[in-house]
Order: sequence, then structure tokens, then C-alpha cells
Amino acid sequence: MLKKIISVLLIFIMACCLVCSCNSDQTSGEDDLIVVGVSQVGAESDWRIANTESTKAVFTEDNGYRLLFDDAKQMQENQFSAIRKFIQQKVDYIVVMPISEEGWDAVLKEAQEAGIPVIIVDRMVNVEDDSLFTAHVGADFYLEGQKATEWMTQEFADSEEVNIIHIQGTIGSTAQLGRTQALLDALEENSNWNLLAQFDGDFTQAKTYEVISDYIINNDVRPSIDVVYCENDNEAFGAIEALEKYGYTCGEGGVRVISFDATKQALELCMEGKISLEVECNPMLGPLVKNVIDTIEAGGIPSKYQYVDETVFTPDTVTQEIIDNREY
Ligand code: GYE
Repeated sequence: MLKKIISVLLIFIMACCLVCSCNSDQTSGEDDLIVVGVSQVGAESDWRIANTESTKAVFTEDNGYRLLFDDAKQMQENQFSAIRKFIQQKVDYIVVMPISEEGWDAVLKEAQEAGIPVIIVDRMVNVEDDSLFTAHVGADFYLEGQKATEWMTQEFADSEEVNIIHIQGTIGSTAQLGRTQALLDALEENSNWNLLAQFDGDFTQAKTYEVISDYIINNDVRPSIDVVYCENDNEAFGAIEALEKYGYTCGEGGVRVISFDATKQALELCMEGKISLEVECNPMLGPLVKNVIDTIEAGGIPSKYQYVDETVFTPDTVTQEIIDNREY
């Protein structure tokens, strides 16, 4: 009888162990790695590619992590599905680079109920309850825009009129909202600035090339353009390509192209004088995100909002050394 009870108990214990190991799925497992699910925007720009590389470089097995990476291909619905899958997989942390600010309450609530800390990276989310995320690591996009408009104010201090074309980034993303708002505020303050046209360039070279080309072709009178305010470098590449194709020169004495990000390729164009102002936006956020997780793992509380320091470059200030040392 005793033998029978012991063997039944043994079978029961073995069955429990089996169930536990199946349930643990991607999480702790046998290897004790910290499992991080990352939902990335897409691969729309050089900035984004650098941001992805910076994230992948820190969350390695050698550093003690297992990375589950999902590329949302610029569709926020894909981000929601990826996050729901991470919750099912019982990851330890969720990292999200949100496409646009709106629509996050429900899915972040699900992560909170599952007890998984969420770290928002790069752009922000607009949620009713900010306990839905643990920390935000990114940039102050309005401040970036202000740096650009301050430069314009100085540069065009003696101009009677300033004709501006505005190429926006992905509509509803924090980077677009901040950079756009700074320009709109400056337009209010400078009555001699004219907004000739405003287009959605979706942060891509191809779309920007298309909208600027169409604008030039569809105008009966050749437009006189002083500034093209592009909300990222890939838009600036598309703008320069289109402007040059239709006979404009870019730089001093021609169209002043303003851009954000300051990637290596853009800094080269800045040194050549074709981009008149580069407002830096740092994509190398991986180490900061890792710090947030390491702080939590060590029992600490990371600071809720972390902004990176950023500078500006003009053809006069950018040097070959800066370009050579650029990681992205
Ligand atoms: O400027 C752009 C990218 O959100 C800061 O997204 C980011 C922006 C960046 O596609 O190049």
C-alpha cells in the first residue's frame, strides 16, 4: 500500500514539474536569461535601423538576455499583436517604440495586469494613466524643433519674406507632433514666414521625393522656395533629390534644407553645404534601456523620464572627425 502511495506521489510530482517547465515557455527556462520582447516601428529610416542595431547589441545572451524582436512594418496593429504575443509568452519585460501616440491604453493595461513592466522608447504614448508604463527613454522633439526655428529666425533676420515647405513625419508620432508644433509656433511669431505647403513624408525618402516633385510640377509658376523643413534625414535626402532634379540648388544662396537626426550620410551632405542645419536626434538608446532593466533587476526604481542630450550642426561646425566618429 505504502509503495503504491509513494509511486502515485512520484508520478504527481513529475507531472507537476512537466507542467511548470511547459508553462515557463520563453521566460526563465533553464538558462536564467532575462526575456525581453521588443516591438519596433519598422525600418523606415537610417535612424530606425541604427536604433534597432543599438537595441540588438545590448540584449544578447552574453549579457544575460533573450531578445524576442518584432518589426511592426509601420503598422500599429502589428505592435498590438506583438505585445499580446509577448504577454502570452510570459516575457520578463516589454520594450515598445510606438508608431503613433494614440490607442495604447487597452494593450498596456493587459501587460500591467500580467505584471510585465513596459518601457517606452523613442516616441511616446498618450495614455490616461501613466502607471501603464515603467519608464520612457527618448528625446524632446519639441525642443529639437525649437532649435531649428531659432536657427531660422537668426538666418532670415533680414529677409522680407521666407517661403517654407514643410515635410512632416509619420502623422501622430511624437517626433512629428513635436517638430511640427515648434514650426507652427514659430510661424505664428514670424509674420513674414509663409507656409507654402505642408506634406506627409512619412519619414521616408521615396514619399518626400514624390510629394516635392508633384508640388513643383503642378505649380504653374515656378515656386520660390527658401526653406524645406524636413522632419528627418531620409526626407531631406528625398527633398534634395527632387529639388536638384527640377533645377534648384540646395544650400546658401539657394533652398535651405533643414533636417533632424544627423546621421553620418546627412552630416556629409551638411559638410557639402546641401543641408543647412542638422538637428541631432540620438538613436543609440539600447544601453539606456538596458540600464532601466538592470536597475529594476537590482531592486531599484528607474527614473520615469529619460531624455538624451542632443546638439545641432551646420556646414560651419561639422567636421570630418565628427563624421568619422559617427556610429550611425
Ligand atoms: O527622426 C526618424 C524615424 O522617432 C525619432 O523616426 C524617431 C524618428 C526619426 O523614422 O528618422
